Amino acid sequence: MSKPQQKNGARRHFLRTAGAAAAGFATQPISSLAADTEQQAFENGTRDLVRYPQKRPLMLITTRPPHLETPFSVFDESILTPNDAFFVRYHLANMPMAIEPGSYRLNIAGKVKTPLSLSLAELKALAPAVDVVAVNQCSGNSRGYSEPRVFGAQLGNGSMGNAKWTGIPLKAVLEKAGILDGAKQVTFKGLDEPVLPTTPQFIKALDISHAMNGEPIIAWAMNGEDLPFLNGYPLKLIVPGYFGTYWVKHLSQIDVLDHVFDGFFMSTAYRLPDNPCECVAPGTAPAKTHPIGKLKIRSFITNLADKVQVTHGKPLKLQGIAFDGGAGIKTVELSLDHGKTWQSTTLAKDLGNYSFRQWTHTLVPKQKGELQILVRATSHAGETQPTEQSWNPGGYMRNVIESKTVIVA
Ligand SMILES: Nc1nc2c(c(=O)[nH]1)N[C@H]1C(S)=C(S)[C@@H](COP(=O)(O)O)O[C@H]1N2
Ligand SMILES: [Mo]
Repeated sequence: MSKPQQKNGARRHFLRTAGAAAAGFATQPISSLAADTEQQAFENGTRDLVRYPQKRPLMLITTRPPHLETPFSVFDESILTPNDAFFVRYHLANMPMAIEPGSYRLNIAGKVKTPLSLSLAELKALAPAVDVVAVNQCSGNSRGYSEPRVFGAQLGNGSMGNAKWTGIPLKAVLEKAGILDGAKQVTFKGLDEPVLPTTPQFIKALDISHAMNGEPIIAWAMNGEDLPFLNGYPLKLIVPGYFGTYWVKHLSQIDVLDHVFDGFFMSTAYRLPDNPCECVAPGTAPAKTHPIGKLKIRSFITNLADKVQVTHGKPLKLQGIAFDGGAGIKTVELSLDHGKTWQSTTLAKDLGNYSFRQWTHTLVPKQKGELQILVRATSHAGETQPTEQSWNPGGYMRNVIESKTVIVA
């Protein structure tokens, strides 16, 4: 594929490939182009591995709009998820196919003193650039494991990724426009549009206090490079600690409102039961709901496939990741006795409270047969993972204690 040029602003960025897959794209079902598949551990979990522009083969959820999951082994490769392996999620099929950086504008309007229409160069010059390493996780990550199963994309654990985002604080842009008294929320929209007029636009909202707290950033770079087209080129809203649904891609319109936004993707979709567990009895509907917010703490073993054979009496090196909504990971522990006792692992380098935190541990399997290894993280705020997964109709926010089973022989 053609490599996007970073220096020359006049160049158009196209969503295209130069390879065989592109030639076949228009005429064949994309699944017939898949070289390989990956298996999720739930029914109907076979996923074709397909190649989209700027991406290595990823697991196909839907073709149009592109919805691609990261094969889980990628999370063992590096603590920052490579750009070409990062998952992709869109709701609306009328997405941009080419973007001209030279004429791109980010518009800020609504309850502001001075509405703005910023070029990319003007945006970058507004404030010193900042970096944040943060996890982007889809609300429905791991939804395929919901019991009983729920509607929606049947995702495994690969609809998440960790990257270093570079941009400027959203606050700097809002201050430049000047927030008027009475502002309550700020909405964010990208360039993608619905195909049918009856389909709602993808617009997300943050409370004004959140938008102005200095944490959300408007990013143009991911792991030191331009954002991949499918991850929101040229601008993406980064909301550290919050689910990916707020991380609006191809960000082009920001509006300051004096009321609470009630568009579909805030008032109907991406909502949780409004009670302390944010859960209901399986199969029932909640009486009241609220918008999804912060990530829940999770941890994984990344270097073992399930049911692999390991050698009795020989040190077994384990490695994995943990993350939470921003308090930071305090401990990651393992249990070999179904949760009765836990042993600490060693945490690797700290890339900040919003990042994946890698952990390692070596254990020596002492008994032959099946050995189940449970992994559990605890945050600096004391949040930990449940032994049983609660249920909500969206299958959102799964964070049950995960395990891997090895065969000791
Ligand atoms: N413009 C736009 N931004 C969007 C979406 C979308 O459909 N359109 N989907 C959101 C959802 S639900 C998720 S999980 C993340 C996924 O980010 P990624 O595709 O860069 O991995 O994008 C968010 N931003
Ligand atoms: Mo999502």
